[in-house]
Amino acid sequence: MKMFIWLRSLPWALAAIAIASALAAAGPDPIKVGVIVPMSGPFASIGGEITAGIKTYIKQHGDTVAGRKIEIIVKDTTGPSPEIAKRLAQDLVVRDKVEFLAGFGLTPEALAVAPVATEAKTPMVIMNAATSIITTKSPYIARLSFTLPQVAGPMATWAAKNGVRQVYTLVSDYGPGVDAETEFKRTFTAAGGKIAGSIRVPLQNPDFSPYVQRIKDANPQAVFVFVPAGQQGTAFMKAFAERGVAQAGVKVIATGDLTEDHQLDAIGDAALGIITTHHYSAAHDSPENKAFLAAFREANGDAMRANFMAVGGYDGMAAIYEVVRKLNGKIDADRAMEVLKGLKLASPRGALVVDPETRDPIQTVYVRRVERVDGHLYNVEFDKFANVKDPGK
Ligand code: VNL
Repeated sequence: MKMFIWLRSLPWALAAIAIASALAAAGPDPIKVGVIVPMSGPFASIGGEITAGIKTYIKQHGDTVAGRKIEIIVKDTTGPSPEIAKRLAQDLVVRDKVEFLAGFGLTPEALAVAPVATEAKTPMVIMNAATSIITTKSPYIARLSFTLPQVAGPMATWAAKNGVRQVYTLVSDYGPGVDAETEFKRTFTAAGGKIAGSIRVPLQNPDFSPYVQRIKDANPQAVFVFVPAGQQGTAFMKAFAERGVAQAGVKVIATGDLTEDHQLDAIGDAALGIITTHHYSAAHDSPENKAFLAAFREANGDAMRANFMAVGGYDGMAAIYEVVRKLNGKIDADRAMEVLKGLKLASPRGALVVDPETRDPIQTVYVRRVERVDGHLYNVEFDKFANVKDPGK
């Protein structure tokens, strides 16, 4: 009887051994990274840039770390869509069993996913979303991009030091825009500057013409602008040119989102001379940036120009690789956060360190002027603020 049972179960035992050895031959499961970004809709270029940066990093460094293959799963929010982003994050952790959440081009989507990261205990790597408060929303968030207060403060300081006395502000009416406006005003007025007026424009499809007319009528010395990366920079500058505001003598100062590298040639000559502050320019002169730009071209072709979002995707992947390496392929969320806190990267933008307190990058903020170089427009760096922390918390 015993023998009979043994014989009956033998085929199953053999099958189990066969499956086990096939699994062993295939190696351990891949580490899945769920990337949540807009790949379609008005902010499609943001998802395109972030994923192109991720692809560049993997092409340059291989797709296996500590013996585990890295598998990227890209999910399109079509956003800004916080509800879709949250649902996608839940699917990624429950069904796909991702070990990292990453991407996040847009603040509302990052904020919606933060509770999912906390509940699932999944490290969440922010590759762009730049409202200061985001990293306070989960202990499992680390940001490899920048914050708006971090770049808007230096713009105000630079302007006040360089003869600008009176500024009108125009920002997009959501987290990063409000952050930019608040920090710009705070720093500029503390340095003795005057705010001539402030406008907040809708995030979705703003028609800039009436706002630009109001600025022209107020006739300030300069206008400080934050609009999200993508087509809005071109739309704003078009309205600015059509209403003759530049001719009226109003200067444009901005965070680098307005003149981001991917859009800059589309804005055209109207961008020449605009002064901005930001953490990355494709014109940054360093061996790391040269290697990054060459690898980006190789991975993504010539049609797309790498911008700060691409660098956010690239550096976010560098951070994930470092966690996998340090934890020897066994991801535990709390130990992952210990690796991310204080992490140092030799980024294409320059050196950065993730602040162990806030989990935001501490980095150099550059002052740049738009110039034509070899037939293309670039943000040419000419001054800088070293070791800038996020002043927004
Ligand atoms: C955000 C910040 C989005 C800066 C941006 O472009 C940007 C954000 C879409 O936090 O939503 O340039």
